[in-house]
Amino acid sequence: MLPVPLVLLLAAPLQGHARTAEAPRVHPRRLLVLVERALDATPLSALRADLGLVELWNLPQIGWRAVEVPAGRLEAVRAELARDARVLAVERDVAGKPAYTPNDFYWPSQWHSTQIDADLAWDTEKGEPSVVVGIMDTGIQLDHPDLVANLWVNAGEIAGNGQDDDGNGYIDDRNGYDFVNLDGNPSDDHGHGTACAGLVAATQDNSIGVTGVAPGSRVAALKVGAASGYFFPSAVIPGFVYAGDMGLEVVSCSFYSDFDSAAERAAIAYCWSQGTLPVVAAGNEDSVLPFFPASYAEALAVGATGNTLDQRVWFSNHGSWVGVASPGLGLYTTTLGSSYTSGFAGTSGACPQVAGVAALLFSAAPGATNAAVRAAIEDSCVPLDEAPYGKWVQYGRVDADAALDRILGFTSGSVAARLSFAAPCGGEPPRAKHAEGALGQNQNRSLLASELVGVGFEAPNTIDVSLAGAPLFVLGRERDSVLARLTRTPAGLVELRRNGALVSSFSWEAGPGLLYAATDGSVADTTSGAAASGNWHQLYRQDGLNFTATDDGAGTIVAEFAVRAVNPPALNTVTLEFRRDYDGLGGGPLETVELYDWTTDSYPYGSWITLSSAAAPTAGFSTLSVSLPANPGAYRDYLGTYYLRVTTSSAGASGVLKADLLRLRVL
Ligand SMILES: [Ca+2]
Ligand SMILES: [Ca+2]
Ligand SMILES: [Ca+2]
Ligand SMILES: [Ca+2]
Repeated sequence: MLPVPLVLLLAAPLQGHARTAEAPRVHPRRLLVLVERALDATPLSALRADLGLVELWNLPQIGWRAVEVPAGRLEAVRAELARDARVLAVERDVAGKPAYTPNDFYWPSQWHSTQIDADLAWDTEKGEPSVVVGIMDTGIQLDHPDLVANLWVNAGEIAGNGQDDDGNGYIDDRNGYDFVNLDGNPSDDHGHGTACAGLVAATQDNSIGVTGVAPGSRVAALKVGAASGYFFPSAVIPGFVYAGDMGLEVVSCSFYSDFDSAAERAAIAYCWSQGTLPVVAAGNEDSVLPFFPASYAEALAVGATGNTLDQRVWFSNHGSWVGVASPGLGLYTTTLGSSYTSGFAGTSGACPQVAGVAALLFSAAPGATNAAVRAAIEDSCVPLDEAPYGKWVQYGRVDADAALDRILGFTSGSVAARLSFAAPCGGEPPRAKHAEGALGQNQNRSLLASELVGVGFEAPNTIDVSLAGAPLFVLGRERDSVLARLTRTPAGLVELRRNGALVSSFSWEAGPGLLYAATDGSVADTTSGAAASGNWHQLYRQDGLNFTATDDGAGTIVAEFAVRAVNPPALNTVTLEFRRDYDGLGGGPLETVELYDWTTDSYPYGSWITLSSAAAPTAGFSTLSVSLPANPGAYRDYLGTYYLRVTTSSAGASGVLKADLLRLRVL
């Protein structure tokens, strides 16, 4: 998306932003102590040599001193001093807040920075110069007056001498590299990258322009997007590898595609393995269908909130694959021509702000891993739970200040546990194919597991999963998923408990085969007034609990569904089961059910193939059962996601789709 000139102020900024409550900032190692005045000349470290204190200062003018206590001993030392008759008073060292206000010209208008509490975070951390965010974009205007001071400098490289001075394989990569044109000049020939860079690290307190979220950190120009605005994997892939090899803490990736590239996937996995945190825009298609690279496992996918409400902005992609959100409309940032805009928008704008938050965390907690920084950002989000999308983003809108508190240990604990979906959510293993005998005992059948995806499952919480009252062995778990082994599969209730408390349950239905329900559902274009309600919990079984989708005001209902984590031991035939009814249809309604074929190379990279096209049922609920084409594995991405779309024409002005069940049966 091209930056909009500054004169085009898109909308009034968000008014009356309510700050989230802050945790008290108690210094973990310091106490203030008042001792009997007769002892003014004696250091407390000597008075109480048993406590291992270091006296930082002693002001006889007032009688107070500051001491540093051994790590982890704050409360113990405080109690000990309070018991000492010579000690008259002991105080914790609780930080005040200067309510930091930068002097940058457009600061008073930068509503999006206060929305994510960046200004509160700056009281603690503005970013270290040693922490670098790679802007994987169309380049950066390298001499932009509000960016030039914060450009990363590759100290081992001499610019413009035609030599690879640091021997990293790239000639003259002084401020980054141009992976499109393969040279050492990553100047921005488009504009998008300069806008993204400013949101991360525009210079603060230089009186001009704007301020970035991490104005003390540096941005590296990794030009992977062409002047045309296209981001080809041939440029993106070496960019990811370079970021990992050069030890960059964060990469900010404001681009998306529905093309799942195995090569790009390998590159982002390598980048993560080197300690870099990839922050990636979720995309602007108003869709629940996963996009790449945002939905690769290593990426922190960022959706966008609006500028008048702290809610999803209409174009933001959404669903259980989107991790966090940040403002994505009416953003103030730098642009080409040493200029500024008030109208940068998109998940493109949301992403670099989260990358900036990540830079603040890496700065405040040296040595923190990418996983720890990601977890701190996620777990400190302000939850966003909006009808009709429900949890359109797994964790919520980022809060820079709360994230800093989290990484610094001022706050801890787990977020409220929630189950987003389970896969499979019913059925039975293919016993006949994998019985004892040819394959031997304990073959594939014993490897079968149900993946329960949600939030709040991390240690030290205890997690228990049971089926029909019998515990299932937990094969493994991450903070956002649990693998429960399936050794017996009667029908019954599956229950997920955290620390003994029930998180969620669902009914396991008998086979044949394994059942995978739609994990995300939505209408395709919410700007037209169409709306959806419900999620996998309405769709996993026939129970009269319905997912609904309304028409777009012009008589057409378009509903999209994703079925995720379809990774059974065997995948021979896949059948779609779709039980639904309609209200308010006009005459002759046609219902078309399509499957996304992302393997074709037509733009935009994939195409929809028709599974079924027939008169829509109007006489009550009925079930469509249709097989996916031969070789059904070719229609899912590497994460096991199938994409489905239901389009019902002649729906009338008030048509409503009521879907009781939408699932895949895998044999
Ligand atoms: Ca070099
Ligand atoms: Ca050189
Ligand atoms: Ca500035
Ligand atoms: Ca149902």
